[in-house]
Amino acid sequence: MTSDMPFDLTVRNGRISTDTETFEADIGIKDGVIVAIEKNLSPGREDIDAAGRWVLPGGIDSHVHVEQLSGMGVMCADDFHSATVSAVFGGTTTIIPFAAQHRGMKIPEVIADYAKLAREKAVIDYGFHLILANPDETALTVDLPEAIRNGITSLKVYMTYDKLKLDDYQLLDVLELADREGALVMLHAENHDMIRWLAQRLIERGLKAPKFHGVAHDPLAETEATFRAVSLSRLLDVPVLIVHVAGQETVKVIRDARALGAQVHAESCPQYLFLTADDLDQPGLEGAKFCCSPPPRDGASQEAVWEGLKDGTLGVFSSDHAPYRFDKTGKLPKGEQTGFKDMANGVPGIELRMPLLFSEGVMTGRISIEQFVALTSTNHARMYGLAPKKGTIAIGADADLALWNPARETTVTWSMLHDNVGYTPYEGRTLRGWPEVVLSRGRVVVKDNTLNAERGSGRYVPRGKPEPMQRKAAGTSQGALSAWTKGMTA
Ligand code: DUC
Ligand code: ZN
Ligand code: ZN
Repeated sequence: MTSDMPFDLTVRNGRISTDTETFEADIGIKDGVIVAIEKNLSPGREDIDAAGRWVLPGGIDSHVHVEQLSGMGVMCADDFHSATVSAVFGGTTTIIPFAAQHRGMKIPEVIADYAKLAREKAVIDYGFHLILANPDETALTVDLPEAIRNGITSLKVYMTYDKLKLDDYQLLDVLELADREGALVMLHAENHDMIRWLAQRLIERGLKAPKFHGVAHDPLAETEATFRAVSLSRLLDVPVLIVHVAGQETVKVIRDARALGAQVHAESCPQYLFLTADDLDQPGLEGAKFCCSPPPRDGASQEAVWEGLKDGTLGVFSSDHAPYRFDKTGKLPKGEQTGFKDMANGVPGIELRMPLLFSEGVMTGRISIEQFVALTSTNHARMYGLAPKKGTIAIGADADLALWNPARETTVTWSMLHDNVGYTPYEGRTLRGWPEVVLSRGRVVVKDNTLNAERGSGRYVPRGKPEPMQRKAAGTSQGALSAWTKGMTA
């Protein structure tokens, strides 16, 4: 690339960070792709001065629920337009929501339905994970291999919820399939019967306020299920990713497993850094705004999650945006009579995920800017088969960029956000640093607090093989599955 070649756009004078380094340079963009990174580039057709700004890869939020029916049959408040608009105002340029199978639904139809919704409305790029509720013969031998070939290279499965839960035998079937086809299995790890048993006892005693959600979802339910998920993964030597890690013991289980060489990856989310069980304990039903599963814990768990993010135990930081309104359509289906078992599980966070971590992680010195990039973007790209086009600033990568102003202070209030939820769990917090300009494939999508993107201008990104599965394919297997397979073929 010579510096006199014309660019559609340049981003000049910024301080650029990737997951490994920080340097000052200009970025030249053509046809939506980064084509030059050097000082003193010749002007483009349009130029953005990024002096005093951090120029970072656009965020990838690999855990969001959009226009999705929950396991309890509740529809999300955000569609693919509001969710992607909200995402991009918060510095995120790619999302991976779920195409959710419920029992009785055919996988190809589920995928086609979500694909249509997103195609018509998304303003930034997106892929899909599949939520798998019925791993029957057709799913395992026909539908999933086809979905994986079409770029849906990750599956979420649940160890709890009556309508979604798989038993251990089924989980092993799914791990075997994922290993064969090169997909990553994401696990919602909570012990179903512990939660069910505790919830039943609480309700029998008339204890149904939101705070009892946190009591029913005891930390041990998460820890036990995570240990079991790790054991299933180790048994077959197949990578897994534990989503939404909340508790300190769970972090320890994952760290110990990784130290033993287990291929266990994990995610955490803003609600486990910035909320606690105390937030659920409020007058009336207000605490419902903070109910998610697993629920936020205590200060010690917050510390453990910070440590896990810093030492790599928790490799991806996602929002788990699960948008439900504080009314009959979401959190309060029975109005004032709603108990914790009736309400939709989840909190919004798609827009504030990155500003919260930037402010409380980078600006306080808890994590480096490179760790921030890794946790919010690069690691997601690698984990879910989007690298090297997404998640970094490099020649040949998509020009998905966010220009952060570290000097800007913002006091959060829901009315400044772009989702349809009607509240934010982070109301009133003052954050330092904000992504003021956001580019998606070279388009200036956010500038001057204004959106400039057509509905449907986001693109579906078929994903390649997740890095854990690439490493697995290249390595030597040690679990029972490979030993058995070797025995059969020797
Ligand atoms: N699991 C999620 O991933 N999100 C919201 C609720 C849940 O149980
Ligand atoms: Zn979950
Ligand atoms: Zn979720």
